[in-house]
Amino acid sequence: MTFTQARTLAAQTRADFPILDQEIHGKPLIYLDNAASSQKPLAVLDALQYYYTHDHANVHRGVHTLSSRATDAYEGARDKVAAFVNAASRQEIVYTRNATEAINLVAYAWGNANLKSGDEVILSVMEHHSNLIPWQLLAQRTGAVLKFVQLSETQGFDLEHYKSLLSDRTKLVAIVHVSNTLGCINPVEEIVRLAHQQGARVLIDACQSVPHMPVDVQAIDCDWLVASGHKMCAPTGIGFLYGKLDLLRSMPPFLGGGEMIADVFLDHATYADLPHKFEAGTPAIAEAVGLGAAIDYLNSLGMENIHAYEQELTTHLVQQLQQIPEVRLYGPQGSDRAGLASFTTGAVHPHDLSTILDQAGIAIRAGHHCTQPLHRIVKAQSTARASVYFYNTQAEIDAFIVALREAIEFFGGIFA
Ligand code: 7TS
Repeated sequence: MTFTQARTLAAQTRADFPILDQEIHGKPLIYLDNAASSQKPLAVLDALQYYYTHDHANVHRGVHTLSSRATDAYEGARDKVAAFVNAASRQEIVYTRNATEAINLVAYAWGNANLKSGDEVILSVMEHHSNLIPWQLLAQRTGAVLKFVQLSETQGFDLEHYKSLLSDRTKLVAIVHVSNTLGCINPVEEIVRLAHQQGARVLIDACQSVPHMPVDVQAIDCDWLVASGHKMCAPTGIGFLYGKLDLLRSMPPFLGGGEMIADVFLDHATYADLPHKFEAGTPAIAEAVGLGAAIDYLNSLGMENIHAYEQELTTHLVQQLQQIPEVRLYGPQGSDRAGLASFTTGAVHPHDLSTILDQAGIAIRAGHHCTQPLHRIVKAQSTARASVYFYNTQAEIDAFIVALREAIEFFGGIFA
C-alpha cells in the first residue's frame, strides 16, 4: 500500500465497523474517544462468533478435539502477538486482562523479589494511574523511592531531567511510550539505553502506541512492554505483557492456581514453563482469539499506513483547534504527536462540552483521563480529549470543530 492509498484508510475500513453506522440523538455518530477504547471490526466479531460456535472448550486440559482446537486458537493468537511486536520468542508473551494487570504482575513478581529500601524507581509525571499506583504500592511494601521526570518546556518528556535522575540507585524505569493526555511520543529507545547503562530495568507502557504505530520490542530493547487489546480493535478483557525471556524465567509467579504448574504436592509445587507460569486459571480464551483476529486485521492495513494516516488527521485536528482563540491545547503544539488532543476552553467546562457534543452525535472524553497528577501540573482540573483511529475522517474532525465552535459561542453568550 502506498502513502496515497493510505489516505483512503477510513473509506476502506468504515464498512468493517458496523457500530459506527448509527445515529446518536438523530445525528450520525462521530466516535472520537479511541484513546479510551477502540471499536471492533467485523473480522473480530466474526472470530468470536466462530470460536464460540465451533471450537470452544477449555485450553491445555483435554485431549478431545474441541480442547485441542481451542488450544490451537489460543496459542496461535500468541504467535500473532509475538510477531506483531517482534518478540524474539512466543514464550515472551504473557496474556493478561489488560495493561493494568500486566504492570501489576511485574510490580509484584519482579518488584517484591528485587527491590529493597532505598532503591529508586523512575517514572514520569505524565503516567497513567496504571503505571503509577502499582509502583506506589511497591514502594510502600519495600521502602523503594519513586522519582518523577518532569515535563519539558514543550510539555513532552524532559530527557535532560531524566538523565539527572538516573544513578546507580536506579533499579527500574517505567515510562509511557505515548501519553494518553499530552499525545507526546516519548524517546523510548534513548530512555532504555540510558537506563541500561546504569543497570536498571525498563518497562514501557505501550497502550497508546501499539494500536497506532509499528512497535518493535527488540529495537526498543525494553525489558517489559505492556498493552491492552481493547484499544487495538480486540475485545475487552485481554492484554499482554512482553518480557525478555531470561528475565521472565527469573521472576516468581504472580497468581497461583491451575494452568501455571508442572508438579503439585500438598506442601509445594513446581511451575510450568513460560509463558504459562504467569497464566493461572482458565484464561480469556475467546478474547485472545479476538486479539489474534484484530492483529490480522491491523496487519492487513499495515501499521505504517495507519500511523501515516493518523498523523495527517492529527495535524489537521491540531491546526483546527489552534485556530480557536478560546482553546488551550496541552502537549506538544507541532505535528510530532500521536492522534489525540486534550484541551480546555475558557467558558465551557469539559463535562458540559462533552454533553453538548454528545447531542450532536460526537463522542469525546472529558475528565482527568487517569492522569490526575499531570492535570495538577498543567493546572487543569479536567480536560476534554478528542482521539482518532484509522477509521475516522477529516470530515468528522471538521464536524467536531464546527460543533465545538458553536458550543463555545453559546456558552460565551451566556457568561458574557
Ligand atoms: N496506560 C495508558 C497510557 C493508557 O492510556 C491506559 C488506558 C492504560 C495504561 C490502562 O489501560 P487498561 O486497559 O489497563 O485500563 N487509558 C484510558 C484513557 O485514556 N481513557 O480511558 C482509558
